[in-house]
Amino acid sequence: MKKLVLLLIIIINSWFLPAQKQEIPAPAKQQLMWHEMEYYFFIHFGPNTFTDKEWGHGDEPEDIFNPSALDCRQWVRVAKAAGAKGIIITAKHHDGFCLWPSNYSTHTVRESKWKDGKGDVLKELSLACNEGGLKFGVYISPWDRNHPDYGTEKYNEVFVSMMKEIFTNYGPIWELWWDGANGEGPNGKKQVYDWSRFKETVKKLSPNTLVFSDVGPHIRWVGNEKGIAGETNWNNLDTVGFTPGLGAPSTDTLNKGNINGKAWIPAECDVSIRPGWFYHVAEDDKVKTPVALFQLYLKSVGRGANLLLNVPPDRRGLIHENDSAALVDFERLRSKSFAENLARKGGGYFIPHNGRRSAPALNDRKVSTAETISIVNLQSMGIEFAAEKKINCIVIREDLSRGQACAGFRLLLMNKKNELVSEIKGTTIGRKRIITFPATEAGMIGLVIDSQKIPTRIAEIEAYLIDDLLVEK
Ligand code: FUL
Repeated sequence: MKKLVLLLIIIINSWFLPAQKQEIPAPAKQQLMWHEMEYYFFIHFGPNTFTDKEWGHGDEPEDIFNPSALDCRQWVRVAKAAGAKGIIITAKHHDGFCLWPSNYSTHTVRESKWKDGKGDVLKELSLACNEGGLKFGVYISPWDRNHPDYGTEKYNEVFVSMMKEIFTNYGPIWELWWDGANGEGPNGKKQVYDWSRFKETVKKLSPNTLVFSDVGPHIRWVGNEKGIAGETNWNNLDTVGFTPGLGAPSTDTLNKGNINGKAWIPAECDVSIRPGWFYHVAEDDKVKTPVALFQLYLKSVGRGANLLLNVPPDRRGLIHENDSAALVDFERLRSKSFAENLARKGGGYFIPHNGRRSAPALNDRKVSTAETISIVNLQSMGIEFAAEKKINCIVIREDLSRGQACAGFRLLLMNKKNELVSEIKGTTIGRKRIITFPATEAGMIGLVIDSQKIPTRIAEIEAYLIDDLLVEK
């Protein structure tokens, strides 16, 4: 009886919400695939690794770059053991040093002692990623403290030519990273970047490459370097009148997105496993713990963003033992936590509006449209367990192929007597929303959509009991 009352409450609460039929921004095919990448490595490596700096001045002698045992296959092995699906490397940081023998610079691996000037880090990493089945991405800093042309129109040409080299010799490039930092060059001048020309170059030469900058065009910065997305996180952003760097929207806007933003530009959370972006021996004991990494995962991927986790190789050119140990344990925590979806076992689903009591599409681990449920007019659904289960984590996924719909939801947890024991409120769901709470004996979980832009398409609802230590803090 009580269960019926609860159902009626859900129904009455949601019956009168208008189901608006309107077009909203939707992701491009490449972006939908990007969302599924979830988490991947960032590699900061270059002269700073050897000078103990974070921002080199661009006047470092090339010979300083001399890794003793560089092995990109080791990076790939660690990334895979850590569950990461790709690697993005700083091919050129602000000091201008190119990790490939660019014809448009004299400050490159070619001028260094490493492998007698015959080495090419981009070549080695692109091959290793390819071999290991990881996506390969490249960061090139527009800000260049070495290049003599920096601060003149000629430099825009140089930057375009460098991108051409990268696409031609090391492609396919999955993601290209444009850092927004923009300071003076060696001549004291600042550069006026030709962003539209840069964008056109990528579109023409490598149309499948996804471009990251503060404001996209395909992926946006999350507004902080702590790896934390907004609890409200829209994949939409308004970019008219904004540029990367100083011309970007406020960090708060980047963190949350714009509810009615015209473009699909999801957030990527960049954060380092150590305090710095580059390797420093003094930080060997400051590597984030597996639990801290799990918390970051909850606050990035668990809020619908992607996680770009920086793991800087040391002076040997290897990922340090402390980092790899933490990463392997992090992956262990992740796979253990999400190994057993309690909603799959012995549970029955209900969708009150059509009386169906089974909806396998909600826990088949597929996000494809055919498997999703469109909640029209009645914005509620849920899981009824055959027997009561102790849970402290619920994962909800929204099918984003037609856009991001849900703006407000409630999770209702009922005990075995079907009394409401707790109500958890949230705003956006997005690609994945991971909600943790104190362990609760639940007989039924209800999901009510209170506010939405178009009918929400819930692809999955999963329930877990994770280690208490891991619940979001
Ligand atoms: C910033 C840079 O200034 C840092 O050195 C680092 O590369 C970070 C990912 O982006 O803008």
